[in-house]
Amino acid sequence: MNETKIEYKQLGDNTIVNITHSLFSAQISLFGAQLLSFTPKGKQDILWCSSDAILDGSKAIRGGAPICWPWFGPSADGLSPQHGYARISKWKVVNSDVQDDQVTVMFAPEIEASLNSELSLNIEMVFSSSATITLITENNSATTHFITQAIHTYFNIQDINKVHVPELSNIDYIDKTKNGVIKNDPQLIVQQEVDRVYQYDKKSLTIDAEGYYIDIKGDYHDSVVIWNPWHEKAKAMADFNNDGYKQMLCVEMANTTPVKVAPNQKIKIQQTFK
Ligand code: TA6
Repeated sequence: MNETKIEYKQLGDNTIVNITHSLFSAQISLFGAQLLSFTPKGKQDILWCSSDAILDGSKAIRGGAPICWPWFGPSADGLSPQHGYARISKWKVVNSDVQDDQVTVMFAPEIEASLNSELSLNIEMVFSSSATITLITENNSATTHFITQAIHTYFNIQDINKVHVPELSNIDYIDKTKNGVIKNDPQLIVQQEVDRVYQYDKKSLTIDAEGYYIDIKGDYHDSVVIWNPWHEKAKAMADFNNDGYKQMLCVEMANTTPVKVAPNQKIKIQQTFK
């Protein structure tokens, strides 16, 4: 008999949705509609969250799976927030469906049209032994829009020195630590700051940490972003615990090339992990 519990916990000004199910437990912050923790039964938490993360709603939460929308990276005008405003907005649960084998939760902005008056974003999360996050953008206007976006997931790994991502071997990437030069490595290993946009639109990836594996699947993305700030940059971030860079790797399904969203069109991006 499945005893699923969906509970709301208050953390300062922030509300956390806690889900416990026979197959998993999950925690989602309504600030950012951000999955912070996902633990399949019998496994460790798949997501990393900084122990210094700021959880009071004053800043994007450092960890879990922040949503970058409707742009990824710095804003075009240089004045609006980095990675858009979905991750710094309040969200609400608009629907949930509990089954023996999965739980589905739909999120919408707490104030409709607060993110953008012409585009809407809804976020679906489906949890079972895996977690799937889908961003659904709809153009409600008569104007064509272009967006970039990402599911900026921080994965929890034991030891960054043991990690590689075999599918990204010999794939061209933009090296953001070297002014965007295009490179290609026989193996992705992380021994310094890594901030790369891989030209990878295939569906499957694996974080291989010598015996510990995280399976990642993506859909509708044009690239995969890999990020680890390494020690100096981690230290410079007040919300990134100093040694945290040893236990995390961001593997992000992204549209880094602007995607067209025509009037009345819906587009998606998706990431699944287990
Ligand atoms: O996805 C990688 C990245 O865009 C990096 O350039 C890096 O600075 C990071 O995201 C974190 O950004 P944030 O705004 O959360 O500090």
